[in-house]
Amino acid sequence: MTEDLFESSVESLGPGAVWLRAFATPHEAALLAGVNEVTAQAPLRHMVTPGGFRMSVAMSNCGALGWVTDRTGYRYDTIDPDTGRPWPCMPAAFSQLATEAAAAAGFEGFVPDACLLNRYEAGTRLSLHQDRNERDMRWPIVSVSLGMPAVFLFGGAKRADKARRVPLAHGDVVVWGGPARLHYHGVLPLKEEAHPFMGACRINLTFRKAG
Ligand code: MD3
Ligand code: FE
Repeated sequence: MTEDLFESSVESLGPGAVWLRAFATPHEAALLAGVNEVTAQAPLRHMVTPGGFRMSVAMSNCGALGWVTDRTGYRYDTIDPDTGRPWPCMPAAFSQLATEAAAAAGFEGFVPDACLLNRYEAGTRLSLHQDRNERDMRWPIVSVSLGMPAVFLFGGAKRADKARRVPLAHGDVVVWGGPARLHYHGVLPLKEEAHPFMGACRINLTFRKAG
């Protein structure tokens, strides 16, 4: 990074949710290299929900544990079911950023053991859900957005609670902990707004302490 004009700022999205705008931008090259390294070993794939629907988001994982869904349910697994091998190691640039972002949001000592990679293209969406397959809900989830912007839906503790729309841009990091940890959330279908660095795709990394 030389003299790029990026403005970083910290904003609360409510109790437990901290939006660190452009926090990851200085690390974009290392993050993209990590994404390419991981997906070369554990290719992105469209998983199937327990109800039999193909997810519109393409996913992969790195770290000791990876999140998977199939007809039998959701779970964390040490083995990639598509390759039969352990998930790729978490790149150092990934885990360092997650630990730093968590600390900036007040969660010291966060060491993720799972990183879910989500790839979106124009039209890809993620319906409202909770993340509750992790063992210890006292740890936050750290999310990193790269590439095309997305409208993120941040709901409440109940599915029917009104959701706030949060425009997440390239480089944005959000830390979701405390009372926000089990809130419903999702992503509206993406518009085609190609990003100069990433092209017509959005990558979201979510860092978790799953085991
Ligand atoms: C709020 N990913 O992978 S990141 C997911 O943009 C997921 O790909 C979305 O939801 C994406 O599970 C959203 C933001 C996010 C992640 C986890 C949360 C928000 C959260 C957990 C609790 C509350
Ligand atoms: Fe989620």
